[in-house]
Amino acid sequence: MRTHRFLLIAATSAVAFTACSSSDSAADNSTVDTAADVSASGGAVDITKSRFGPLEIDVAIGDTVTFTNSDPFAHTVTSKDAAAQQFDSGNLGENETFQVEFAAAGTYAYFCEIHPTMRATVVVN
Ligand SMILES: [Cu+2]
Repeated sequence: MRTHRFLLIAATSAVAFTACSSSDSAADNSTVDTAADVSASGGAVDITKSRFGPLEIDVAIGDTVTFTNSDPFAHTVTSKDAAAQQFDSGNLGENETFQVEFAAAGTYAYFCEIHPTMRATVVVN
């Protein structure tokens, strides 16, 4: 098995998420239209209606990104083969979360193995 450099947290854990309240706040001016900068010692990606949101998230080196599946069916958060750091959540059920700590700068493309058209990117600077 691959080494686990990330944590899988069960849905029942008492992790407090700020409920994506700032979706209309200042967008990151350095990236594409759908990108939002949520970096503050980490970031959060929500999966809703078979979409990763934001499609691109910018975080700092050492930050942890938390992925939450808000759909009532399974998704995965799986790195592309070319990614410098590999990660794979396995099947995430409804309200389950998955965290990846990004140790190096780079652009990390990932997708859902169940729905391969679901794709998004983590940018670490
Ligand atoms: Cu999926």
